Amino acid sequence: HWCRSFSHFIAQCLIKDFETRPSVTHLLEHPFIKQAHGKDTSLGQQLSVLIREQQDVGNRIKTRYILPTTQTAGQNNTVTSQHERINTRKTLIIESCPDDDLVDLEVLDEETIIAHLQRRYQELQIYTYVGDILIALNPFQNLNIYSPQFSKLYHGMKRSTNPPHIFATADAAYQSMVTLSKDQCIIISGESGAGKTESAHLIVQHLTFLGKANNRTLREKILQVNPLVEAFGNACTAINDNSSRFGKYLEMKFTPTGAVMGAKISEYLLEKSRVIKQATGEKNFHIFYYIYAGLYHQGNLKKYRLPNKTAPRYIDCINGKVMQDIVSSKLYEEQFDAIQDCFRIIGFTEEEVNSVYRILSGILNTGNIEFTSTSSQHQSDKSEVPDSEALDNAATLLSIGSEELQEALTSHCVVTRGETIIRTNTVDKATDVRDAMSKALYGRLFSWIVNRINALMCCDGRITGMNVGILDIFGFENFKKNSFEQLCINIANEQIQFYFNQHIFALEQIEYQSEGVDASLVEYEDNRPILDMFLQKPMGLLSLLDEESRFPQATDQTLVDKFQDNLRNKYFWTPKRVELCFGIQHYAGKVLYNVSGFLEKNRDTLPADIVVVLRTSENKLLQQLFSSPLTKTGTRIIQLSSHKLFKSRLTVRSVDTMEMMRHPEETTNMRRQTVASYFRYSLMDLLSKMVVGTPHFVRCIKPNDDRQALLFNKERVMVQLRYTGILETVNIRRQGYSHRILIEEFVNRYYYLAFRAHQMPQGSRENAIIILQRAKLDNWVLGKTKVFLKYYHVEQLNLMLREVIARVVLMQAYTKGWLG
Ligand code: AD9
Ligand code: MG
Repeated sequence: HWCRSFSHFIAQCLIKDFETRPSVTHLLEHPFIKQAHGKDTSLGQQLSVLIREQQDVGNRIKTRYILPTTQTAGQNNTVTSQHERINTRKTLIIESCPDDDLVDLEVLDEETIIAHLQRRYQELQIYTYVGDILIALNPFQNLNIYSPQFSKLYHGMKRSTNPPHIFATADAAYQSMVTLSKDQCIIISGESGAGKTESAHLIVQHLTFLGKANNRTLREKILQVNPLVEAFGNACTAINDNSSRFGKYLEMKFTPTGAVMGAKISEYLLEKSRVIKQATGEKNFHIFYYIYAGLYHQGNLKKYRLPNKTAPRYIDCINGKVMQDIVSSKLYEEQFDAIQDCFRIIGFTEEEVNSVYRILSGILNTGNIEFTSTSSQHQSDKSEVPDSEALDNAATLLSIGSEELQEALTSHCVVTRGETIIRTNTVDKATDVRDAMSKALYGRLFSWIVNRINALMCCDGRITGMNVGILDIFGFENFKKNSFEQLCINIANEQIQFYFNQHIFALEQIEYQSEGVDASLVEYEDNRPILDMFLQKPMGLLSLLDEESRFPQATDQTLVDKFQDNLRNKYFWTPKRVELCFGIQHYAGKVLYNVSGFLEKNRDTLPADIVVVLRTSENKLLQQLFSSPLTKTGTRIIQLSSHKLFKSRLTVRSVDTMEMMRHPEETTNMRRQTVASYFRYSLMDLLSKMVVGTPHFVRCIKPNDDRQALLFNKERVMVQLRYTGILETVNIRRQGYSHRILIEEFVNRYYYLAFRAHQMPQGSRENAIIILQRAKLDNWVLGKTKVFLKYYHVEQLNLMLREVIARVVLMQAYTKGWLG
């Protein structure tokens, strides 16, 4: 009986494992399956169904999918020098093509590469390989290529079996993780609107499919993480309606056998300034519109003290039409429902969700607080709140005293020579304090949501698993007017480009030389000097900015002067005719930055008076957001009681948003953290996470700036190919060896392919050669200490290894008589 149950179990495993492989038909011939067939009719039926499905999937490879396009025949068929359009309904051919991998092209120059990409794009083949790197052209339309059927199609397959696909990249990362027991990371890059976030979603979708957890709820939870975080961290910009305004590194955790067991997000540098102001044509974070619409349609605006005639200023500072949109938009309302579902599925309590809504409504009301000047003979710079409605609403929603809030907004404490003096705030100052409070509230709420998700998704700490990390940051930006936010975003992109260069070019070439391998060197554009110009201490741009931010008298002009005096290189210039601006020659192009507001944005201070008031809140979540981890360091002890506000003011001097929330352990001294220094820290933190894993790169390309399907703007694509170094990448991938494994490790890993399981051969050169020859690979090179392999060798080896191991397991089961 035991034997039969076990046989049954093995059969189930085999079925699962082979679910997606054409070779499953061979299984039918297997004596064990034949036997299982005989004994268990339901098993036989299941197997037949699976095989039939399998054949369907196989047939689909050859099927042509007719996809609807946005254009109809005969329209827009003019061909201009810049834009070339395709005018008819297109068919998508799911077949492998000779130019699936640019490395295989006979002629290799920019023109040829562009021509191939264009032809492929017009046939809706948006993905193309450059060796193991995936190029993804944004289709700007929904394609029928992401269903579970496609996940099955790409599961465990050799790259060359199917056309290039984002699932294949996700699959390769997953298979490497399971086979080599090593963490992996997928780095998605490209400019704003190129398709990074969409790609990240698709990768999570495929990984969730692969990591079939028995626990269905966990799978559902993981799929809700991105939509929830993006509702709070994405917004509509001039370039992209769903632009990421923060960097995201999502780690999916797996058991050693590859079952998904949890997820963790790290967020980087949310663009908080968007909460209080948006450029023309842009919007605030999505969540504000979603909850406004949701609460409106539920009839709950009153409960959250939100006006129902005109939308609050923070979400409607430009045209006054937002209320109309909110009332009429079905989409916002649906998104609100979706977000409610995300909260519920991930496991937030009703109380927590309610607190989140109260804080968001509190922020919107805070933005509506107006100040007027009340000059008197003695106090010429005093401000007050003439209409207390918004103030009272904000205070109620944040569960703090209205009077205390007003006091903290319109005055501040100064401690000089042991004496505490209360100074009044001018209207401008009070307005700044109000906005600083809103930014801090939102920034901390966002971090709390991310942390809470991590807590709810955290996995069994007893299992030492592995993970696949997915990096999706804000893409390179160049607007008409660029500010501090764009500078940070673009520096982060410089860093990612540098990381790419290091992996693809620099490390590879250094290793050839030290190992005595003869491979011709490929020249590439090294962006290290630009990065150094930004990050070097003490004379890099960020350090100079920090230094200037410490001078209270510093102005925009002194900042530009400082940059000009100290940054003397070809990547920096100050234009003659435009004031208070500087230009940077980034790897991805020239960008002109306007320095106004740089200093304030970098200081990002939140007056202690505001922190003190917010800590008095009766809302538990809010208390948590503003409870100071600094007390642990012992440098500042804050004793607070709600009715002793004044007293507590004496003990808190200056509290910085970043300092408190993000990495308090860094701030053991009293020196204030700036956004620039926190930014530098985040970049390092991100890199330290990335370098642990084996990288896989996805390069997203935007085919046009009009977000139009099928429109391929050659010049725009050419520029992106140039600055991302695609041509050089093709070259190095063709000539080079992307995988270098220590000889001993190689033998240890692959000896199954040439030796018997119990033999345990020595990690010698000879044994490595035996394995390579048995595997029938050519073009490999043996260096002094390492085996140099092309990317397709590793794929082949891993595939063979998996098959051999599966055979060995089956054989063992046989010899032990488990299979009857
Ligand atoms: V930003 O740096 O966050 O501003 P991303 O993330 O690079 O940018 P995103 O993924 O948001 O761009 O893509 C922009 C839009 O392109 C999406 O909203 C989709 O409408 C469209 N897109 C991108 N990729 C695909 C795809 N594979 N299929 C269909 C896509 N549409
Ligand atoms: Mg994005």
